[in-house]
Amino acid sequence: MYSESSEQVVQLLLDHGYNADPDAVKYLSNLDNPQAATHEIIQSVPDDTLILTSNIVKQALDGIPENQTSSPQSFNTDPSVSSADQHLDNSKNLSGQSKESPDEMEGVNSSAGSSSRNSGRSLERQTVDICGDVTGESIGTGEYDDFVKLFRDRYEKLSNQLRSRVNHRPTDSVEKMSGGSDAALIGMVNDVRSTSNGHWLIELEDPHGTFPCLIMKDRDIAEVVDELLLDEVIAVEGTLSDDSGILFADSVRFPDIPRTYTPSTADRHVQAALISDVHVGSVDFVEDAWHQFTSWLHKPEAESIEYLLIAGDMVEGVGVYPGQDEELEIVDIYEQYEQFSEYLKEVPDDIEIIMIPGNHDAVRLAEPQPGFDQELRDIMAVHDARISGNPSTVTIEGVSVLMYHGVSLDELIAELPDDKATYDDPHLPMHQLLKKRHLAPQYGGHMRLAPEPEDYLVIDEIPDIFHTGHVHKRGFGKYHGVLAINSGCWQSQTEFQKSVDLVPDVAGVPVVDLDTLNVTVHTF
Ligand code: D5M
Ligand code: FE
Ligand code: ZN
Repeated sequence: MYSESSEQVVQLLLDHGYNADPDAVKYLSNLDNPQAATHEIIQSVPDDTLILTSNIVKQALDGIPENQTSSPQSFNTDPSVSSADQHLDNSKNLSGQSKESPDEMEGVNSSAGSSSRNSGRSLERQTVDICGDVTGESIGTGEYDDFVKLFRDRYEKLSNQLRSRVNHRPTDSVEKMSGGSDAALIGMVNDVRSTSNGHWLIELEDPHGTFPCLIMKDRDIAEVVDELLLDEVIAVEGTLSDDSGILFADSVRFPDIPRTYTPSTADRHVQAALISDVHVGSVDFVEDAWHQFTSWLHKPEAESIEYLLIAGDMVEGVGVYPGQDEELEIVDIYEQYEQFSEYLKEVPDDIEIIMIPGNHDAVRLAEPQPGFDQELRDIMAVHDARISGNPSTVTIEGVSVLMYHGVSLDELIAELPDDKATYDDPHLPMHQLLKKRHLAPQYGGHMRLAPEPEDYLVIDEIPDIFHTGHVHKRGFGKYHGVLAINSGCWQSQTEFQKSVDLVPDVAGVPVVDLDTLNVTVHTF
């Protein structure tokens, strides 16, 4: 963590519109009079300097009388002040190897004079493509008919995915087939209940009606029952009972991602940093860590990071849950976004930012959530960030990233057994969503769905990366080639989280190599 004097230095610099890298802050805060030295620096650096690197600081101080500053004795070794770098030893990548230590001071100095505008970023950048965004397209009125259309569209899209794998018939024609014949159905799970003998009765619904399927408790496929969620679309194959009134299941299939799926990758070395749940305006927002993160983004070692994706909960919001005002640092929602914009300004100009809202943001709660209204977009326009709805698929450098805030993850974690979904491994419920090819399969619990005529939450196209947040826990892992990442948060443990024993993963940033889909976590 930063010492008090480093905090003062960072604040002074920010007040004057400068970003500084952690080494420069460390250098300044170890001087005898950090504030005076910082003031001197601010006066003396050229106007077009955007980031104060330690090199610039040292050069500038060379021209300032010794007694005002006096260099620290133990600049490279002082353990009392740490920077983001020291945490990097904990970096992990997917293959479990630890990342090499980052640059030493000398290394940083070599290109320290470069401002973000002059960095190696963006020369080869491709255009960003966004699809599946409900913003400006919302036409649902909330009438019953809209829900019928929504679920029809879900069924259509997901049954299409299953159609080539099973020879299914509609429910009303299956009941007319002769007893004992083989049959297959594709339907939405309407009900799951156990029979008096401990078998499982699954009621499937399609546009023609409903049909019961029986999964025998002693069959291998019985374990699939644990994974079933209401309203998801599955295929069941089996044998009809003598009276054709029930289908004895032999197999259950999910829409799923084919095992052979090979994700697309970038054709050059370029990285994306994935974050979410910034919660600006909360007393628990970790401001120092944010400054360390954005300072690090200005360093040469972060030069390959050309994209910053933010998966919702930019601000803490107001009135999100009872008693929330006690935990608000900023009580006005517009001021929260203004402050968030100030923090966004710290991100190098040449990093492309793409963001979607979450359940704490000032947009409708029901999903799909449109991107922000014009007033909020204007507030957040500081960085030319692209703002899209929740969910959205963003293609960067040929790699498609499905961004979804992740409210349904709470539901999956509550419903599914621990080996399939826990808060500690938030990528596991994400794997389940990929398997079900739907971002919020179960309707009616925590999930609020807006009845649009089309279901934006179906995972129609297979993404290369699936990025969520919301649960404030970090985790990543591949599912059939798709990289699922939950990016943790920037809010230390809240009172509510204390009460439910949720220990958040704070200020760790998964960085993805878009050319290999390897992940490295940098903690600040
Ligand atoms: O959600 C952060 C995490 O904490 C997420 O897993 C939901 C959970 N959470 C937070 N507040 C509540 C309440 N009041 N009830 C149930 N679950 C909650 P976030 O979206 O950042 O609030
Ligand atoms: Fe959150
Ligand atoms: Zn959330």
